[in-house]
Parts: sequence; C-alpha cells; structure tokens
Amino acid sequence: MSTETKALSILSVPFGYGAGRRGTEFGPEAIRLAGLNRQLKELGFHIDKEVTLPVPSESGETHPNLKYLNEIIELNTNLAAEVAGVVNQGAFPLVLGGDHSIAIGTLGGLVQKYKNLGVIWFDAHADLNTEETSPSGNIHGMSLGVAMGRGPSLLTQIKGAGPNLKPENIVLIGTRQLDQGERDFIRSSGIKCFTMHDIDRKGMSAVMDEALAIVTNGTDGVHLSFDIDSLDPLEAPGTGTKIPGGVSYREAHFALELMCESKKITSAEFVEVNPSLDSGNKTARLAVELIASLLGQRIL
Ligand code: Z70
Ligand code: MN
Ligand code: MN
Ligand code: MN
Repeated sequence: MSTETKALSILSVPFGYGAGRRGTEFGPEAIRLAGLNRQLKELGFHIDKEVTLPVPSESGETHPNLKYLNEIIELNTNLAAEVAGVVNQGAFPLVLGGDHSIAIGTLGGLVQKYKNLGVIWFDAHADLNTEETSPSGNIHGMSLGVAMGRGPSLLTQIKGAGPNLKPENIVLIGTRQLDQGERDFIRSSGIKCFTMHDIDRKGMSAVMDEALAIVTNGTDGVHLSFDIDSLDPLEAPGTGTKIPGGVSYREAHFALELMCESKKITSAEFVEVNPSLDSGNKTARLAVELIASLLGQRIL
C-alpha cells in the first residue's frame, strides 16, 4: 500500500456458510488473538475503524447447489456497503474472513470506487465455479466468478458485481486445484493463471513481476485476495481444503514484500483461516505475519 496513507480500517467477517466445513467464522477472532493490532501499531498504522459484520441468522431455505444462498446475499450486501464507505473515506480496507465467499462483498464495495480494479487472487483454487460447474455447491468456490458477473443473478446483482472487474486485470497465483468448468473459463476469458508449475519454473520473483505488471496496467486500484490455503498445508494446517504442494513460507512472505514494495496495493483480504482445524493457532499467527509483510514489515 502507499505509505502516505497510514489510515487503515479493519473489517472482521466472522462468516463461514460459504465453506464446506464449519470453523472459518472463528477466523477473525483467532487473527486478533495472534496479535494483529499490536503488529499494525508497530508498523505505524492508525487503526481508523474496526467493524465486525453481523452474521445473518440461518434462513432454513435451501437452494440446489448454492448452499446458504440467502445468508451469503445478506452478508455480502452489508459488506459491500462497509467496504465502499471505507474506501470513499480514503482508508485502506483490511478484510478478515471468514470463508472466501466474502470476496463477493469486498469486491462489490471496491468497484463502487475503482472503475478498473486489478485483482491478485492468491489461492490454491480459482473460485470460478458456477451453480452448474460446482462439485460441492459451496459458494466460496464461486466468489471470483460472481464478482465478475458470472453466476446466478441473485448473487451477481449484489451492488457492484459485474462489468468493473475485467478478466485482463485479474491474476491467479498458487493455483493447483481446478474443476473442469473453471479450466474452461480461465482459457476462454484469458485470466492469467500462475499455477504452482509456473512458480516452480520461473520463481516467485519473476511471477510477481509479471503479475504486478498485469494488474497495474490500465487499472485505478489493486486488491489482494489472499486465501491462506495457497500456502502449503505444512505451513497452514488450519484451513478447510488442504491441497499439498503449495506456496512455501518464504515464497509467500517474499510475494507480499514485493507487493508492498510496488506501492500499488489499495486493499486486502485474508480468508479461510479455520481455527478449529489448526494446531496452536499456527495458521492465524502466520496470517498476522503475512499481513505484516504486505504492510511494510522488514528484517532490516
Ligand atoms: C472446489 C469447489 C474451495 C476454497 C475450497 C473447492 C473450492 N473448487 N475454495 N476451498 N477456499 O467446491 O468449488
Ligand atoms: Mn479461495
Ligand atoms: Mn482456496
Ligand atoms: Mn489492464
């Protein structure tokens, strides 16, 4: 982020209905217990505002292959309004999940200000399924697609979703598990996807150079959506969908340091920390360290 603006707003989203397993709703509290605020103060940030989004009560209504649709619409409608408020006041929004379905609201709020938003989607997955292609019906596997206007209108009509997010301004990094419908959409839309194979071949340094060039080309802001399952499960055991062969501890920190150095990141969210699957709050502590790297923590 640009170091001129040291004002930061924390939006906690204790919401887990988008995931297949319960527990990500405890993510924001675990990240707080791991010392986030102390870390941010050490880095010189003024915490402008701290909001915890209210969790909608269960509607009991079910939708085939769109699990907890009503709850997800309500939560993300509120989150989009909060995020829009924060960016319009000129503060940096730091959104803490929660499962990755909350990106629908975060992005919906951001595109109310940024008409050409760049997005870095750091994730083992692409989250580009639709109701038709999803193997699970879990909406956290659809959120990037919804934010691009792909998917059921009940979700895409949430304020902001749709045309402001352009495939040429989106990069996926750390990808290693795709469903067939997602593969087809990545190919046809032209979204740039840096898989684990690309990271191994080129190195994280070259991948981040390319990724940052793409998301800053013709854009007016850059959002980082960081799914903790992008890391190798050995580093991040506290998450619901552990896919082996992930980004290493050092690669993740390095990538975030490079994003910080670029001074181009204008918002961030960290999602899918699941304390009920963690050991000793290791994954939440990792999230705090990674946030610190993004926001300016350096060794020397
Ligand atoms: C799969 C699906 C997913 C996170 C799992 C998995 C999606 N593609 N995303 N864990 N964070 O069910 O759509
Ligand atoms: Mn995800
Ligand atoms: Mn994921
Ligand atoms: Mn562009």
